[in-house]
Amino acid sequence: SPESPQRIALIGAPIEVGTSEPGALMGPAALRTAGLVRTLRDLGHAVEDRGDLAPAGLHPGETGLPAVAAWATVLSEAVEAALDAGDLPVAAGGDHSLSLGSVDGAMRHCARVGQPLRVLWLDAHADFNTPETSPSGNVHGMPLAALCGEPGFTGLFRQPAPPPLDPQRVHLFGLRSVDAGERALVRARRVGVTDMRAIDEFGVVAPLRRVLERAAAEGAHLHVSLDIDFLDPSVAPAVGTAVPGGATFREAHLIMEMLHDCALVRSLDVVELNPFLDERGRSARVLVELVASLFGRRILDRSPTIPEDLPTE
Ligand code: B3U
Ligand code: MN
Ligand code: MN
Repeated sequence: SPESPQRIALIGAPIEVGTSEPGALMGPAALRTAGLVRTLRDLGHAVEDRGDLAPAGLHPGETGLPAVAAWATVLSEAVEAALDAGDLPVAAGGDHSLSLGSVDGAMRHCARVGQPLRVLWLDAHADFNTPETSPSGNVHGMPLAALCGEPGFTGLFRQPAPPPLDPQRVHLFGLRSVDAGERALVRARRVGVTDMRAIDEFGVVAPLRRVLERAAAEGAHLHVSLDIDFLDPSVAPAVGTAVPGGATFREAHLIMEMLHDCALVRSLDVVELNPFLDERGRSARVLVELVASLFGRRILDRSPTIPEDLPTE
């Protein structure tokens, strides 16, 4: 059993209006089939599966900004309510446009209780396009720009809206694919970045430790947004936009273990799983394993140590 059992609210968001590759709406079902709820319960947590959200009055197949806004609204309300009730919301997607709602809900909760918010974005992409810079027009490549108050997103968030997210309180981790226009924005707004080059040079521990130390120093609410394409596609093939050179299984687990140990994570997104592209449920299972590590699964019931009886040369 974990040191600190949590009350976890699983919020399914079968949303794919943000992407042009169909299949992500099956993500929540695949995560449940892979045992997400049972796995978290086995770790000692109280898990309430709230089922899948469905925006009222939204016709299936409806696209564009009205559909994105409808999803953002229901997700924001669900995440804010869960946090207000003391639960830890896990939003299971669904494409990454769902974070428009989950982060917006976390922002509203944090503003109310006066807690600083930090966002860790585990992703191959920056997701910092605007309608102006986006080469694809897909909203799943834009949520951070919208949350950080870039122009071109009017009508997306429920009103009155909190002040936009401070881009310097966002940290992109695992970045390896950025479009020209968003590259300029990421730099100009001084978004925190640990790209794959940095991970190759320094590993995941040192850069992540720095992010977590900053969050710990201010007692932050840490929102983690886990895009499956953070992982290398050989580890998790169920992605619409596969980018080679991603995190290994071991790097990802170590990150999850560090996130558990820091005890700062108060909300989580698991996004972009496309079960239609999976290989016999492999990617869904990998995601469930990673979430388990984030929620306290460990190899032994103690912190790793260097054995004292290691043979010396
Ligand atoms: N940056 C590209 C590709 C992309 C972003 N997020 C995903 N793909 N999953 C875009 O379309 O904005
Ligand atoms: Mn993403
Ligand atoms: Mn991505």
